[in-house]
Amino acid sequence: MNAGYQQLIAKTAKAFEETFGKPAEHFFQAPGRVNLIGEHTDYNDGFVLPCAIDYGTVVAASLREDDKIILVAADYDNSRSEFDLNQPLEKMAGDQFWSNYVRGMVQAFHKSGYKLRGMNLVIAGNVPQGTGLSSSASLETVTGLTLCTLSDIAISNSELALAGQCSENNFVGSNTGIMDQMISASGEEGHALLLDCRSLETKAISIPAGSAVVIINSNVKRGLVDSEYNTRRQQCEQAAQVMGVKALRDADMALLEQHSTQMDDVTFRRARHVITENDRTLAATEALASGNLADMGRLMAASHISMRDDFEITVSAIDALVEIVGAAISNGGVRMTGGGFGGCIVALVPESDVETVRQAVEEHYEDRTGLKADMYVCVACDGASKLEGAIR
Ligand code: GAF
Repeated sequence: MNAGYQQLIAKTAKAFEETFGKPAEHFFQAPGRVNLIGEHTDYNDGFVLPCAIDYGTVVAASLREDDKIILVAADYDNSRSEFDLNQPLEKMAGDQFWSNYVRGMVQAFHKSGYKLRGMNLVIAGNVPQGTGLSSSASLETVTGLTLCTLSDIAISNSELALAGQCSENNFVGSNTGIMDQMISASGEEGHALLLDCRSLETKAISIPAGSAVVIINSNVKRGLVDSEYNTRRQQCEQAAQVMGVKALRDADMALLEQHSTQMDDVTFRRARHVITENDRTLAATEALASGNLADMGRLMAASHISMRDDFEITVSAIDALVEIVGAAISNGGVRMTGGGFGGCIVALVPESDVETVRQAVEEHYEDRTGLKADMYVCVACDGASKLEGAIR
């Protein structure tokens, strides 16, 4: 178990004992994620290639005798939020907003007809928040797994992920796709996962030996994310409708060209991003599987340009960061990762390039943008699990 998780376990264990006067009986974890390629394709029924990372959320839990759920956020001064499983679920605002991610999971399970049991849950995480690394999906997934496991409900990874998406869409109010929850539930150590967002089939693809997954946080505050995200979704749906297909997954460039006069330039470019990104994601899967970092690099570069010029979800500091890293690496590639408008970039590079990348970012990023970046060298991890044994 990585050192970060050990700290989270210690933190939740301590807060649990302080709050409830006895030790927690169970611990669970779910990771955040980084997407190697396949951006804004998930809600178009397309393909994505993310991996789960060694940053995540941990829950310390015990069953209660009654039907209450008591939530404690160890990261927010042990802020507490509670509700009764037999009462209608209330959406919270202000300093209890965080509890909506868990309340939404409960609502999703109720809709599926599951009978949950009362429990005490203490939560802590180390996924940098608001940076496009899916701290919220990791929270949904870990609490969903905890709620089901302690209620003796056997749940598949895709059912857990769909409940997370339902919580996000219907309770929290972000109209996101399925990628983040699926990878948080079903990541595999040492692998990225090709996910077909229509069938929810997954295929584990080994990260080539000797390569490193490097995440760099631009520290650009992500603004207007929800409204821009929703606009992109609408534009994609509109393009699919014009072409008479169920989703952009079902279109190709020839079909798009045929219909180009029936849509405005912006809608055309949005669709072109998604159609070409699906192709790139499938090609990148081949490249990764055969350990071809050079091809992977070309595909990541093309993905970034497409996000910048066609989907228009990058910002200048992110473009600068991608240029700086791109100029420093000897092989592999780099692109923005996640929903966009700030957040992180991801590089897949030979391990021997990691220090060169660090130096290049230190040397040039602040000069060009006035911002400082944070760098994380990540390990591709397993998805959500119960943490057994040697907890304390
Ligand atoms: C966010 C969403 F939550 C995902 O579903 C996905 O659409 C991603 O943006 C863009 O690829 O992380």
